[in-house]
Amino acid sequence: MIATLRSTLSRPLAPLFTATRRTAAALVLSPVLLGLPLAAQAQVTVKDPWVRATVAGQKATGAFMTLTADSAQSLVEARSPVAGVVEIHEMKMEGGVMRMRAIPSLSLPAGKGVSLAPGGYHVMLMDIKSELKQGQTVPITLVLEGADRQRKSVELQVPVMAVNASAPK
Ligand SMILES: [Cu+2]
Repeated sequence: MIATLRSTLSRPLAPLFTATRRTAAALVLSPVLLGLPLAAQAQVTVKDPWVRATVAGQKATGAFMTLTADSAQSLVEARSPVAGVVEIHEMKMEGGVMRMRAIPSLSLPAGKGVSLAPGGYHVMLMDIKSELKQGQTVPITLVLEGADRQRKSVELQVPVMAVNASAPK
């Protein structure tokens, strides 16, 4: 009699746990149809962007690239979180000296590549907060304005190249 009672009490309770086992259902999300460009929206192609590395204490450097717009536009503004001030610059001979200066905008004629390169147009990053080293990536936002005055932003992730780099190849 004693043996039978013990057997009854020791019945395993395990089935309670197996009942909660469940195969994790894979949640399949449809691609979200946001951010797709509208038909016929002006496009700008950015080729070979790079930022020249800085050395410790250096507060300014340039960003370079080739911009090609499919319809006439202007580069009217540039921004970057790594720099306190960002300007669009040109280089010009003034009294026999090559100088750079800020320009309010840079025209991008339809279908014609405009080169921003050392010695010419560039995006000037000033009041740089910390040293920019080769291998880093710098976010830069370009603001473009079309003939219709509509503005749009282009977000870039720009690689930092060596201090002595002249162009990416
Ligand atoms: Cu400059």
